Amino acid sequence: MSFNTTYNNIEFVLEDGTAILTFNRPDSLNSFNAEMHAEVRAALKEVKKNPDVRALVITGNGRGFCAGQDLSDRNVAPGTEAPNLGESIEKNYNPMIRSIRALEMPVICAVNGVAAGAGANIALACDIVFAAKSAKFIQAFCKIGLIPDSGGTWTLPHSVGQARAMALSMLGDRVSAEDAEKMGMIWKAVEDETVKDTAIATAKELATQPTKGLALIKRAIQASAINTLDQQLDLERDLQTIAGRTDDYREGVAAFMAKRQPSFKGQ
Ligand code: T3D
Repeated sequence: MSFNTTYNNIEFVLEDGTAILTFNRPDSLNSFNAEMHAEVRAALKEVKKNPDVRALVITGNGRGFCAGQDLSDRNVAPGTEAPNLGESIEKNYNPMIRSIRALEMPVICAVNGVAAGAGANIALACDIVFAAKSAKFIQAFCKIGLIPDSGGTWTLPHSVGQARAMALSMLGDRVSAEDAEKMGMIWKAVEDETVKDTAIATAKELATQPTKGLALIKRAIQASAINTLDQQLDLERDLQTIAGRTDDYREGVAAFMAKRQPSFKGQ
């Protein structure tokens, strides 16, 4: 099944409870122009409001995953007024990262090729990241005088530690998928030809699971990045209270006791 809207810069389909959002500007390694920003925003809104969607996959077409902002959209000719990049961040990148992080379902990323600038950090904002073995993660911002955005100055130190985050951000080194896996930046590096299928199969499997419970796990793990143990214990108590009131909890326990497969509805 497709969603109703037609897009020019992304593909967006719904299969078996899983929305698949594919960046589709392969000639510029799926970098973001203004129209693509608007389309991704609309797609994420649709994912949030459509009750049939219980997991999301983000990936890219062609040899790149995403090369961040389309730099040909920025007029930096001598004598021109400096662009206000903060406005672009506020309007485009921050809402996208906030949406991905707040979606009450698993967001699985298939990094099919190079992920640079904001493209790298969009991947790191997702809940589970698979990357093709040939893919590279590049904090390319430093090469053009910028700082990592799209949450990179938060996700990177939290996943790989300050020392690596600092060096990767200042040097702009290319990190292979296998090294990214080793340093805890991503979940798994997989063979190139399997990356999309692996991510989609994982998402479809998760779309059959207790969606509300998975969303609560997401909230708890995210909160652990800033909470003390005491705060986290309180949060676990509160979220478990909510989880314990879901239909899926009843179904999970009933199925276990009856030695049958559970049928979760996501509520
Ligand atoms: O402005 C704001 O709103 C603020 C927010 C900023 C967020 C950001 O993401 S800033 C960072 C922007 N991204 C970059 O600086 C990365 C630029 N790209 C690269 O460094 C390289 O392309 C890669 C390392 C990603 C890949 O290198 P390579 O050698 O595999 O490919 P290539 O030949 O450089 O790129 C292939 C084509 O894609 C090429 O076009 P052509 O020559 O075939 O017509 C290249 O120009 C185009 N391309 C790649 N990245 C971008 C791009 N075109 C526009 N913008 C890009 N970001």
